[in-house]
Amino acid sequence: MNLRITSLLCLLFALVGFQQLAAQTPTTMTGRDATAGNAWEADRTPPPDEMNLPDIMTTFSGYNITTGTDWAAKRRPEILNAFQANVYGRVPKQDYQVKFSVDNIDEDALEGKAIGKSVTVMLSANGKSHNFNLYLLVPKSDKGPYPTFLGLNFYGNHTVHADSDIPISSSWTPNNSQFCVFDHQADEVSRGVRAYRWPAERIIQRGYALAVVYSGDIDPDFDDGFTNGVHALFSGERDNQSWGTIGAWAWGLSRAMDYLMQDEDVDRNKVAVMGHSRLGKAALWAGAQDERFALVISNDSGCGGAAISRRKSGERLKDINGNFPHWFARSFRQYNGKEETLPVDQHMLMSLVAPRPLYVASAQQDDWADPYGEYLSLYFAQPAYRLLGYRTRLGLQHPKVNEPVSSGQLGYHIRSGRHDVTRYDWERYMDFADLHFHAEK
Ligand code: GTR
Repeated sequence: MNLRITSLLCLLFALVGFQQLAAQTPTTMTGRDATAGNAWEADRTPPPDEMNLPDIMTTFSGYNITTGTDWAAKRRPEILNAFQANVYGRVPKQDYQVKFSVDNIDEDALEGKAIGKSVTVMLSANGKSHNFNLYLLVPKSDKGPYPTFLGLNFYGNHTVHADSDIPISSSWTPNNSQFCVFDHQADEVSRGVRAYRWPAERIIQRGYALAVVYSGDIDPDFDDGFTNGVHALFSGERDNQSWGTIGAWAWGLSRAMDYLMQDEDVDRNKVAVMGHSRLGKAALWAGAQDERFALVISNDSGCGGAAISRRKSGERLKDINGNFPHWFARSFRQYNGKEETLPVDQHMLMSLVAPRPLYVASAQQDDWADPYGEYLSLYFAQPAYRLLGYRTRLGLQHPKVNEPVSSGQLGYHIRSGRHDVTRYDWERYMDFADLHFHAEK
C-alpha cells in the first residue's frame, strides 16, 4: 500500500515536474537544442565590435587601468561590486560559523579504487543552523594530496555514482529536486542516474579527487521567498540587491571549499570549481569571488553565466528573470530588454577570474546558451590576463566543433551534441587541469 502511494505521488510529482520543465524549455527555433546544430554558425549578429561592451580597462569613472596594482586595487573590486549590485546580489554582512564533521570514511569506494568521505558542513548564524552534505572521492594511492574538482549536482550526491555507500543528501525530497523525476525513498531508482555526467572512475584514474554537493542542499531551486536553504540563516529585510539562489549556491561552493582547504588528501592550491548550466553560472560566480579556486570551469552556462548579454542571442534577460525570478538579484530585472544599459557584461565576470586558468565549454546544439557569446566572453576577457602578465592569443573566430583551443590561461571547446555534460567535456577539463596543475611541479 505504502509503495503504491509512494509511486502515485512520484508519478504526480514527475508530471508536475515535467510540466515545469516544459514551461521552462522553449520550443521555438531559439529554444534549447532545437536546431540541428548549425544555427550558431550563421549567428554572428551583432558583430563583436558593435556590441558596445563596457571596456574592462576603464573604470566606471573613466580612469584608464594600465598596471596590475591598479587592476587589483581599483578595477577588480569595482567590477565585483557591480556584479553584486546589478546581477547576482550581495551576501548579507552578518557573522556566521562553519564546522565540519567527517561522518564516514569508506576505504573501498568505487570497488576499491578510491576512498570515499561523507562530510557534513554545518553552518550557523543568528542562532540558526543549516547543514549540507559533501561527498569526496580521493584516489587510493600514496601520491596525495590530490588536485580536486568540486561541483554541485542537480539531483543529490547519490545520483552521481551507483556506489551504494554514497549517502543520500540530507535535504533530498521529491519536492526540492528541480524536475522531480526521482522518488527519494526509492533509492534504487535514483542512485547513479546522473553517473554519466560524473565519470568518477576516470577522474580518479587520472589522479584527481572529486567533491560533490547537491545544489538543493544549499538552496532549493524554487521561488519560495528565500525562507529556506542558506538564505534562512540570515535575518533582515531583503532589498533589490539581496542575493538569489545562484548567489547562495556560489556561497555554498565557498563553504565547501572551506572544508577542502583543510582535508589533508586535497591539494588546497589546486581545487577547480566546475558546474553545468545554472550550476555553471554558480561556479563562475564562485570562482570570480573566491580566489582560492585555482581553476574555474563553465559547462554550457549560457545567459547570466558565460554568455555575453548584449548579444541578445538565445536566452534573454527577460526570459531568465521571468522563468527563474529567484536566481538573481531583483535589480537584474531592470535590464530586461535593455541589455545595452547593463554597467557590466559577462566578459567582465571572466576578467575577475584572471590571472587564474579559466575554461569555457559550449555545445553545438545549445543555441539557448549562445555558444558564440560564451566564447566571446573569454575573448574579451583577455586584456585582464595580458595586463597580469599572461600571453593569451585567442582569435575572434569561433573555434571549430570538437577542436578545443587553449591559449595561456584560457581554454575553450564547442562539442557536438546537446546541452549536457559528457565524457568528452570531462576529458578536456582534465587535459586543461593537467596543463596548469602539473606544470607548476
Ligand atoms: C534553463 C535555463 C538556462 C539553464 C538551464 C539549466 O531552462 O533557461 O539558463 O540554466 O535551465 O540549468 O539546465
